[in-house]
Amino acid sequence: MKPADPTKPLGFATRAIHHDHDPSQHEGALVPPIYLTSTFAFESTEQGMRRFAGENPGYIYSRVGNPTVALLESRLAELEGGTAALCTASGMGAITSAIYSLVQAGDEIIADQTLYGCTFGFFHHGLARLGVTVKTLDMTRTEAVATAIGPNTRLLYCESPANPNMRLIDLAAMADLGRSHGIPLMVDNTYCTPYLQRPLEHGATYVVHSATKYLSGHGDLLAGAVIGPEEDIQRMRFFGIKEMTGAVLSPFDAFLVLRGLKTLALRMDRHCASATTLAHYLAAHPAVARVTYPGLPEFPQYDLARRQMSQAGGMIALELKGGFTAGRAFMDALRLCTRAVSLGDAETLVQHPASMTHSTYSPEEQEAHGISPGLVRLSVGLEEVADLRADLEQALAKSGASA
Ligand code: 4LM
Repeated sequence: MKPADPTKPLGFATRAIHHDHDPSQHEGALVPPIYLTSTFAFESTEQGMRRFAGENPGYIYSRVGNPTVALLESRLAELEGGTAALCTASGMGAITSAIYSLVQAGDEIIADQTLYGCTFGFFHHGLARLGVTVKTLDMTRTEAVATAIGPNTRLLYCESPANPNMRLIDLAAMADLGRSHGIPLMVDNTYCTPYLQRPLEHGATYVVHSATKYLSGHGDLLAGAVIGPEEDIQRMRFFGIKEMTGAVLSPFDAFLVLRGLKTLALRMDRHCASATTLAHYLAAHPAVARVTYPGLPEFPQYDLARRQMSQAGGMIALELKGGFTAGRAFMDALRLCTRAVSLGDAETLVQHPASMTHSTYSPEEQEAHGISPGLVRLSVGLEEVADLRADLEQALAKSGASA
C-alpha cells in the first residue's frame, strides 16, 4: 500500500482496506489468505529453540500468534493509532486477558459506574474473588475519581458511551488524571469503533473492543481486541492469553473481521445517519418519555460528544411513558426490528438491559449504577430508515404509552 503523495497520510477507509497486506508476498492474492493451522513447522531444532527464546521472530503455535490474526492485530492497532494489538476470542476475552496481565491480589481498579453487564460481573464477581478490589464510581465527576485514587490503584476503566445508558466520560480529563498519578486508563471503545472515537489520541493507554459488534459488523462471530503499548501487549499475549485465559481468536474469524473492516467506515456512516433520524423522530413522539442519543442537542453531554466523537453512533437508549410495561409492549409489537442482545449488526436489534445484558447487576445495583428498569436499547441497523421508522411507529402505537 503506497500513498500517491508520501507526505500525506492515507485516510481511515483506505487503511481499513489495505494496511499491512502486500499481495506480492502472497502469490498475488488480493484477499489475505487464512492460515488455518494450530502449529508451525521449525526448519531445525535450533530454530524452534530460538523461537521459544524470543530470538527468532517466526511463528510457533496459534495460541501465541498466527499470520491471519496478526494482520488483523496490525490493522486494528493502525486504526486506533496504537503501536500494538492482541486479538481474542471475544470482547470478554480481551478484557479478561488484558486485566489479568495488569493486576494482582491486593491491587485496585477504579471503574465507571455503568459498564456492560459481563464486564461488571467480571469485576465484581470474578476479580473480587481473586483479591482485586474494583471501586465503581461516577467518572463524569473527575474530582470524585481523584479522591478515590489510592496507593493500590493500578487502572482506571470506562466505556464511553456507556452501555446501556449512553453516559459519556471525558476521556482526556480521565487520562490526564491517571497520568498525573502514573495510572493508565483503559477504554472500551466498542460502541464507537476507531472510526468515531480514538481514545489513545485523548491520552488513554489501552483500548479494548468487542469486535463481535461494529468492527466485524455482520453478527456472525465473536471476537475481541486490546490495543496498547508493545511491551504491555506482549505481556497480555505471553501471559494474559497464553497462560491465563486461552481466549484465542480463530484465524477464520480473524479473516471475517478483516472483511468486515473493509466496510466499517461506510457502515458506521449509515448507522449514524439512521440513528440520528430515528432519535429525532423518537424524541418528538408523544409516547416517548426520554431519548438518550449523543447527536441530539438536548443530550446532556452534547458538547463533550462533539469534542470526543466524530459522529454520534448507532446506539439509542429510550424510555417510554409507562416505563417497563409500555417498553415491553413496544418491544413485543416490533415486526422488523429484532428482539436480540448484541449490537452493531446489519439488522436493527432491540433489547431490555435490566432483564437481559445487565441482569448481572442486582436491582439495587442497577438503580445505583444508572440502569433504569424502563430503559430499552436500540442498535440501529443498516435497513432502509423509512422501514425502521414505520416499524417503530406501529409498535409505539401499540405500547399503550401515548400521552
Ligand atoms: C450487548 N455486549 O451489549 P463479547 N464490551 C462491550 C459490550 O457491549 C460487550 C462486550 C464488551 C453485548 C453482548 C450480548 C461494551 C458485549 C463483550 O460479547 O464477549 O464479544 O463482548 O448486547
